[in-house]
Amino acid sequence: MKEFDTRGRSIEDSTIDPANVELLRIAKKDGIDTAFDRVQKQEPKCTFCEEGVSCRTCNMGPCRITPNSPRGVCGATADTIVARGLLQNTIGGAASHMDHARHVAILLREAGMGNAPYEIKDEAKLRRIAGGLGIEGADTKDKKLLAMEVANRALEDLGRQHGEDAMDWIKLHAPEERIDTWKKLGILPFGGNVVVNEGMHRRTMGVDADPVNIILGMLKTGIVDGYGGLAMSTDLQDILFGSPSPKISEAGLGVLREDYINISTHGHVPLLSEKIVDAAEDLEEEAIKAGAKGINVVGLCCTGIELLERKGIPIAGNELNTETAIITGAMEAVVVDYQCIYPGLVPVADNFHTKVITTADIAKIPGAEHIEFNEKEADKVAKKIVRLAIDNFKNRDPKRVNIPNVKSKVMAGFSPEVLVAVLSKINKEDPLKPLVDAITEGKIRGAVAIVGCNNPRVKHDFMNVEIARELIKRNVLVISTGCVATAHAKSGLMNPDTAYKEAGEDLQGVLKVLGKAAGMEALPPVLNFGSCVDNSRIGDLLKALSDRIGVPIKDLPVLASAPEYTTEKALSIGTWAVSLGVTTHINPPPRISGSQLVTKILTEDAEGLVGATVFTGSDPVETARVMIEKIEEKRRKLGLN
Ligand code: NFS
Ligand code: SF4
Repeated sequence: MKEFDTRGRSIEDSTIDPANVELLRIAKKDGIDTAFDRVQKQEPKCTFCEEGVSCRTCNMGPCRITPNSPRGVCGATADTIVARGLLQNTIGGAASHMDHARHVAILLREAGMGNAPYEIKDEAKLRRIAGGLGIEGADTKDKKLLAMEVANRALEDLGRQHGEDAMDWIKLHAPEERIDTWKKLGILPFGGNVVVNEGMHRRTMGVDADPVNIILGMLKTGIVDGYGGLAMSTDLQDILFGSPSPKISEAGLGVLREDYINISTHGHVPLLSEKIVDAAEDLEEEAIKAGAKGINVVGLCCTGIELLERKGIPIAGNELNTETAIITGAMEAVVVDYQCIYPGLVPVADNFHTKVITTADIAKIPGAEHIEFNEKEADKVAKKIVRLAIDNFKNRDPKRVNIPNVKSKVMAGFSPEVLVAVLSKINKEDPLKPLVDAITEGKIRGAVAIVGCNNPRVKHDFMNVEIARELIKRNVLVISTGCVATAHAKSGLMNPDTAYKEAGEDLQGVLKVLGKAAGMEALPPVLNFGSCVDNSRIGDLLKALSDRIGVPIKDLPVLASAPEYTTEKALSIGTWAVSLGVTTHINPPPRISGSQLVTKILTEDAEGLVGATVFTGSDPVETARVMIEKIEEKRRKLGLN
């Protein structure tokens, strides 16, 4: 695993984001540690851990597999230990997303009961989901009552403890063909949380030792994540906050403003960040009294993207911008909810006046100020936080303010619904036809969903951006979400005025036709589909295409990729993609090299189970080449040129 050794790496070799280069130089001068430094201090990594052959599951261990000790104390082999480790990571991801979905469901129920100051912003979607769930009076019932019923059904779906049928959110979103496949494999979830519970059970000492069976459990966990986590969160958030629509905004640390009070919202659930935006508007006067020109709310990571796609709020950056954003010296408050929030933010903030404010009872950080979010008093809590930021403005040291002049125009807010709306201007009766034609005629060779994180073991944003560039040049459409979408936004690949010029000629032609229908020159060749839970929208698009073309998703010329993956959530989303029949690239490699069997199951045998496999690759040009080869192979099998 030499290539991921980061020791002695220079700043320029650590990131392609010019704002980060500038700020990391300041960090170096001032002796401020960031993830870019800490990753170097973790070298060399323990090879047992890297290969996945260490186990700390029980107290007879920890055990490590070596040629001399091919089994742990309990007798578990390398294959068992590697498979179990992978399952456990996948469970971490699914648990995170389902807890997110649960929080949104509870809020929706409270809003329906009139107990929380939130509206139902997308009533049509509420009625559509209610209809899909078979709720009586979906078209006629009072919307608040209906919201309560939908929320209750969601909570029931997560909590169901026994059954044989697919869970409701699977029936709402998954293709029939997949439901049959999963049923045959014995991995069709009937409830949400139970899969996490069962998975934690099966990975404990002396339960599941069969690597194949454990990997099937992992697939089941990915499926439950896709529907009980991603799709449920997306649906309920759209109902509460409105479905996204195309928005023009800006991306990059240059969206911070010197004369303004800067507040960043960082994390994942829009429950609080939406309210912070409202509170900042309401308290503008107080900010001016405090000597600022106003309040500038910006987003970081996924909750930032949720604000971008619904409100056009600028996105300051992705995961590896969260610490450097503080080093600008211009950040009054970093407001966080949960997931992907480095505890390292606090020691960075200690060097400046910045306040880190935690808000979730399950996500506190020593040294941060904790202001508990409470949906019933959401407006009050949001105002309290914004006032804290206003009050903190006087503590800013103007001499230490360094906001890099780095930002890019971005178009965001895409979804299947938005695409259909654009396409129906070209063909009203059969909106998907122009897209399907472009694919069958080969003007669009295929599509790759590039999703996931930043990882300081990889040059920041390099893989995320370069793979996309290679693909669009060769007429492959790219859809991105999460920190990858923000990488693409920062690097200009979503600029509505210029990005299309980077696409190959055929793809450019299609983007211009679509752009004309949308009232602009051309759509960007990389479509921002939102946050990581919004990956469910990619699933919906794939289902719509597969229904329209009449072939299962596994036969479509589409792939997924997580080129700088970090979190367990990214792993479980990738597992869901594979379960759907979408072959998926991941980098850096997961910790499986210690088991030839598990490696073979994932890279070869999975094809026979679900029609998709996993592959790795750390060179963007080579990876894109392999992707195009796989896309062309799918096209050939479909009889397309
Ligand atoms: Ni996704 Fe969002 Fe970023 Fe990765 Fe984290 S912010 S949910 S997990 S690191 S993309
Ligand atoms: Fe060792 Fe088995 Fe316990 Fe793991 S479960 S620590 S391999 S004895």
